[in-house]
Amino acid sequence: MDILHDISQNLQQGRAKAVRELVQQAIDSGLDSERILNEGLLAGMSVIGRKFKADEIYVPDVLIASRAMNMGAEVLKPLLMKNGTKARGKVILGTVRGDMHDIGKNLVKMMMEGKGLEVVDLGTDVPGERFIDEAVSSGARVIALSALLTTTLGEMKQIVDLAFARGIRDKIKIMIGGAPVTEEFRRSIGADYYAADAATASEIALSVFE
Ligand code: B1M
Repeated sequence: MDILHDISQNLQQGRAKAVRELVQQAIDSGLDSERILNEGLLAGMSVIGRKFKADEIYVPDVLIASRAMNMGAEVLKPLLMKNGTKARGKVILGTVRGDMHDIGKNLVKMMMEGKGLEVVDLGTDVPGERFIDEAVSSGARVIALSALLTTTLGEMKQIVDLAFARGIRDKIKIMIGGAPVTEEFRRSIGADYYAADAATASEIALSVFE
């Protein structure tokens, strides 16, 4: 599909306005929102990831592409959230301490809200104590943690340990995800769930409240 290719190309070139317009055109032409996300926006981000790893592009290029990604996703948001009606449960979500990556987390938020869940988004670089404090004060039953760096994975274990230390481990489900996270890692730190993508994360979170 040409327009999906154009979205990917413009995203890679960091043309946020063009991406926003193309995503709107794709919606208007009747293309499915998940195809626009996966084959347009995420396809473009995946090329950016490969080039970044190969040192073909650098942090500023990635930042500009990320901004285009977020602008495109904003246009898609109402469609990805179309299933949502009233709040079915509350989730505390954030990217762990030391980690600024938020594109995946933002998708998780959109998908969860699309399932009718209330999401308290703590943002990025969130200290472990903050997740626990928010869960205690709001009575949320799910803490959802995102990490993109191998160096910040350890934060996830600390949050599981902190939940034990604060006496809320049996009241809260802890879900983890992000590119370096695996099912094996989940098991090793004693978290409850691992989700490989945002759609799966939203389904798992919903199942906690059903
Ligand atoms: Co960063 N970065 N980055 N970066 N960056 C990676 C992660 C990296 C793999 C690139 C590489 O190949 N070298 C590498 C990490 C290597 C490692 O740890 N092994 C890396 C590095 C090294 C860094 C810096 C250290 C670079 C530097 O400064 N020298 C620095 C660290 C800053 C910090 O956080 N302290 C840095 C900075 C940045 C930018 C700021 C430039 C930018 C972030 C902008 C932003 O987020 N607003 C950035 C980006 C964009 C990337 C890549 C290129 C793309 C990440 C992304 O958004 N992907 C990334 C390369 C890669 O991943 N291949 C890279 C798209 C997004 C939709 O996917 O977040 O994986 P993702 O989310 C997925 C799933 O993982 C899942 O759902 C989504 C799909 O549906 N998911 C969850 C995510 N969270 C979930 C939570 C769940 C469940 C599922 O449950 C709760």
